[in-house]
Amino acid sequence: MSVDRLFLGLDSSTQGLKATVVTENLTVSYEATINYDQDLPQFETNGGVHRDSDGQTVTSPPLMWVGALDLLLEKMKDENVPVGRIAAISGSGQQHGSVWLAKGAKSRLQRLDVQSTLILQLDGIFSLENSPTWMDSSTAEQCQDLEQIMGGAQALADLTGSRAYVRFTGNQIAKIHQRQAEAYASTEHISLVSSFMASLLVGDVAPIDASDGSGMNLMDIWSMQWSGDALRATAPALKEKLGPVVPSHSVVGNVHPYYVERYGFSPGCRVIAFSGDNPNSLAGLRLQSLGDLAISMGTSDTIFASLENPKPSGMEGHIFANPITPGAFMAMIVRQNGSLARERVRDDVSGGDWDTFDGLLDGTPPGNGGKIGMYVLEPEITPPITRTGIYRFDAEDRQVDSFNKAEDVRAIIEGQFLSMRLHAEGIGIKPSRLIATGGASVNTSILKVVANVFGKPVYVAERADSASLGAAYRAQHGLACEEASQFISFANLMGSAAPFAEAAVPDMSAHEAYEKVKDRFRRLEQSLL
Ligand code: 5FX
Repeated sequence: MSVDRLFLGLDSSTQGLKATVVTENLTVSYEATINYDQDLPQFETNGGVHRDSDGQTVTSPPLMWVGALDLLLEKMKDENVPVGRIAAISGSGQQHGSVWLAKGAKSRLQRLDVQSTLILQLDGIFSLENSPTWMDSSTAEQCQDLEQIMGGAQALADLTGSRAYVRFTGNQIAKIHQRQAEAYASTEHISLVSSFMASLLVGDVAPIDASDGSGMNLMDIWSMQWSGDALRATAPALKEKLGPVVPSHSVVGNVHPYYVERYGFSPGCRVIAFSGDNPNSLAGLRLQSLGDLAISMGTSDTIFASLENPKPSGMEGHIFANPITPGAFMAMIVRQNGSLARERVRDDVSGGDWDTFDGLLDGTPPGNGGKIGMYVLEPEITPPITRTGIYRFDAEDRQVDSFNKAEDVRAIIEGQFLSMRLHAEGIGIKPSRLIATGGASVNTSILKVVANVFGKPVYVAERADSASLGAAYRAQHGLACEEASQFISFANLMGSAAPFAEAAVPDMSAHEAYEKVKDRFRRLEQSLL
């Protein structure tokens, strides 16, 4: 391979479109971001979305995503990015969102006119001007119906990797079919956000990849093909509207001549299937070894891992097709009460000062003298606790009204990560090391507790943009597989990436304290469901 080749990763996220360019030896050479609210103000979004007054319907205009690609490519041109050296492009999209293409859209994509912007020439190709997004929670009824038809939550999870979730695309499709029958009938194709962005680049309808396709409640995760039963339970003639599912490392085409003539891309530049943001983050964090577990500590805490023998749960978590290893899986758990809950306790005990919070945490013993706390400030996803509140238990399991400051600090951190560990084990995740990312990953006092709870070392990923970086890595990977005419292990290509820095090692005597308390914790948590 030539050392001059570049790989582009795009991330069409909720709030903006990001580009990351990496060199052949995985160094980041360029980054840029378009922010929807600021750079495309004509769409009047807030945080990239429109919220309906019903408090449940949350959409985004897909034409805005098109406009963002125009702006990003213009910016790259203005900043003299050598796009002619980009050998392959892949991308990431917010998961579960769908783009509804009206009849005739495919031929409009095929006939892109180099004289015009994408936003001008693709206005009107949508059968829905507003796309459902992952933040939409308006499909409780459709979820109930789907679980009932498919034989219950566990049966649906056993087949599709997840019980029915309101944000999952299939349930959104069912709602649109029921409430907007005309729009459904006039739809030629339904894309995910990820496959739609790939469609813009190839100038045709690009297929959905198996990993993002797993977030729809429609795909059989074992065969990685649509489940006929799930499709029939969702809406009529759906298979034709979705097209095929492809492995995530597939080449889906070359960039359309539009990009060659207008921006100077190479006509041979390959486009690799786009995937969801979490699958791309898994690639960006290089979770190629089956024991690697990522903990992303943000507004909510998300964990994900590669695994071979998943145990889909009818209660919690998701199993997706693995985006970098065909035949393997990716498990993901979202805990709603992450940073915001930690910050609330920090504010209560220290008026907002992390140093004081960390001092209190460091000064209390692992296991907290038997005191356990669960800080459910917003309804929790994992496990599903709908009654919000702070639940504190003393060493005899009696619920108490308060702890002292230091006990509160230790209780929230131990409770969050013990819960995460137990639920991760519940769907088959057995980590051998943890990779922390997101805001709280700079806090060594917290990372020490994480290492002790899991009994495994914690490493930190220095970059926060793991989705677009992962897309750039996947671009390189997809092309390497094509050039070798066989699947190449992702890990083989990642050899030159800088290793993650070790941030905390477990103290095994502290870990013992959590081994002793874990069954008690599980029982108390269950009592809140
Ligand atoms: C995952 O299931 C989610 O709903 C979110 O993380 C979205 O992918 C965010 F874009």
